Amino acid sequence: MKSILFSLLLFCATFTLRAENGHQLWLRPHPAAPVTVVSSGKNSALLATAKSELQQGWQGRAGATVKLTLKKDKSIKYDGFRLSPQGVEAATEAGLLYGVYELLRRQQTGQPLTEVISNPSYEHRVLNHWDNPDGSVERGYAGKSIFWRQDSSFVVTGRDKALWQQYARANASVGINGAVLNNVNASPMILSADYLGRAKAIADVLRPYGVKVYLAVKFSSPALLGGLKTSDPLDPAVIAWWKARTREVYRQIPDFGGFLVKASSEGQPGPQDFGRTHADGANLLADAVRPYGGLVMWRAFVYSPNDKDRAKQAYNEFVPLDGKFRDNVIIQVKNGPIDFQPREPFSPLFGALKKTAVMPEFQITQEYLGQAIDLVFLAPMWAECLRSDTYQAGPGSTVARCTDGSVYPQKHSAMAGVSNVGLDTNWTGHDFAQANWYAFGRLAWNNTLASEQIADEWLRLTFDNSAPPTANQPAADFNAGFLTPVKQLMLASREAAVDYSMPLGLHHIMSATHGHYGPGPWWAPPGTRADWTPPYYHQAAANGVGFDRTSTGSNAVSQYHEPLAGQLNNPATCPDEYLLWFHHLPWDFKMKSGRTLWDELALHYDHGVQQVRQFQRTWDAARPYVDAERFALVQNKLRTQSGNAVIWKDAGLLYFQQFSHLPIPAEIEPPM
Ligand code: GCW
Repeated sequence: MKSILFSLLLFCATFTLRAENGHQLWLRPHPAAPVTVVSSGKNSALLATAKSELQQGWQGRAGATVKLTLKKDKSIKYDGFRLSPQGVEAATEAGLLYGVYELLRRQQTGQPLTEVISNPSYEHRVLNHWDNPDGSVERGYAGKSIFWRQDSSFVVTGRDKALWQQYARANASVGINGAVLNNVNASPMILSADYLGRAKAIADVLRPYGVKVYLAVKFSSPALLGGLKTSDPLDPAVIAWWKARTREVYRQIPDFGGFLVKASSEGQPGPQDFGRTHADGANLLADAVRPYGGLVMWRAFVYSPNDKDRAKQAYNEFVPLDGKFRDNVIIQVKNGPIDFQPREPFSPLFGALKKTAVMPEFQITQEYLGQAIDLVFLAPMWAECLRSDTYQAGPGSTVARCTDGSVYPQKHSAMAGVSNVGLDTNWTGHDFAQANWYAFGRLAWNNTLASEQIADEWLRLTFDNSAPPTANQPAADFNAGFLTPVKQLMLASREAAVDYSMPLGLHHIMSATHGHYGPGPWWAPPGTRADWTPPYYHQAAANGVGFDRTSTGSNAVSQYHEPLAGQLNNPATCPDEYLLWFHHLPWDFKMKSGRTLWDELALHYDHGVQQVRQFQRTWDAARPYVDAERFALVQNKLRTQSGNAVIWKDAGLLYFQQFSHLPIPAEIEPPM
């Protein structure tokens, strides 16, 4: 009787979970074969998750036995695991869970189950949610926050919990083990009793999936929330306030991950308001969380209206502080020196901070990459950054190796991604934006993973190649008819977006009035901060275009290590991708292709447009393999993207033509 009741409950829970959210992400339900799971550990929540996932998803031999073994092993790092045909071995329970997800992924994508050791590149793989206490999401394009809502009662409903559980499961399935629940533009209220109570409720649901909760805090909280006269990091009352508040956080959430801080940045309060340094500020919080094993992720996204070159600011502020941070502080650095643009060179802080842990921050939400309209698969962009050689400790000092502990000794390592998740039924607004959430987790787990593999896995899991063949979907054709062309589309999509929006190193020329969607190279209303206006970045004039960051310009190149600095400094050796990032060049500058800069620019813009049209054709041909709902949604979005790509191209070319006075090359589609 008991077991019948239990099955009924389980059935109802599963049913509610499915009803809650129309889209199953990459975790689509499969009819499972029976499997016996034997485990050595005690029956913890994490282990229970691992077992139930295996039982729900087993695609192997019916009646097989799988062993989950907890075991210390020198070759297994952090929450890594050893997978073999017998089962999973790991040093931690989270490791067992990740091993189970890897096993199921292999079964579902038809990969062989050979013996393999898999260790995460980073100890902490963390999503940053820019979610506000009122439920809005800064730069969110998928509806309201899944965590917060404007609701003074703070009631946690069954629906909330079901959603958080699905969210936690999706994260765990790709190895994400942390979530910052609120915006880096933080409200001091987040540390008040009501919000902490809700954070605790969220942490309780995320815990069985190995996902730790973090909070973003406002540096002036001691004054704003605590009523102190100051928030000076060296003031004894301020130090005591943070200690007491932190103690309360850990009383509620014993495995709380730590604080994320945006300070002395874009008008946010910070240590510099009190004549103190970033190190003073970060260390204050690091000391508060240290007794509990907590971390401080301190962002390096700083720039000021007086900078002659915004790209140099973070390096200038942080490099002199190298070695002054506590070992539980990690400096969180955006991939590029400006701000998540479609293409940026890597931030020169990577590798330059040698005695301080540094973590990359990527933006999963597509603020500058077409938001929830454009299909842009971001793995190639992140891989480009991770693979960049900084040369800071000799050749091979890639961004990946300078941040994952391979090059510099560091106590902690981490990677952050700004989440694109919201209450939309498909979670991310665009169905293909789910792939970016997936890709972030996979790259944080393995920072050398090929984008091609990530796309392949995601497509197979999300579009369910294991579904029984129907008249519409003959299984044999799935690879040729769907997987190969759609994968190609995904892999080409980021370069296409660069081409139709900001080719050849152009950056920050988007519209400010449309929330960073679409072109706005002309935008510079009188009185606006220069460093917020596109002309500051493109510098278009009769004599040419581009930002001169060479040794005779702002000299931002000097922040890179040789031989890279010299390569970037010379337009003949600077890669085309970064040309106008580092150089101001005449319109008739001779490119490596032999064409003039103007013609090359026009060709790139046009190529981007043609690419999106090709994506439309590819998707149209994929119709037999996709359910009607997802097919139509993606088709509509591609149509909009295609029209908007033309707007980008025409706006860019007609705007820049006022300065170049050159004709549109004959081989491209003329502006409308
Ligand atoms: O890209 C800019 C965004 C802001 C964001 C800021 C940051 C959270 O436009 O919305 O604020 O970066 O990263 O702090």
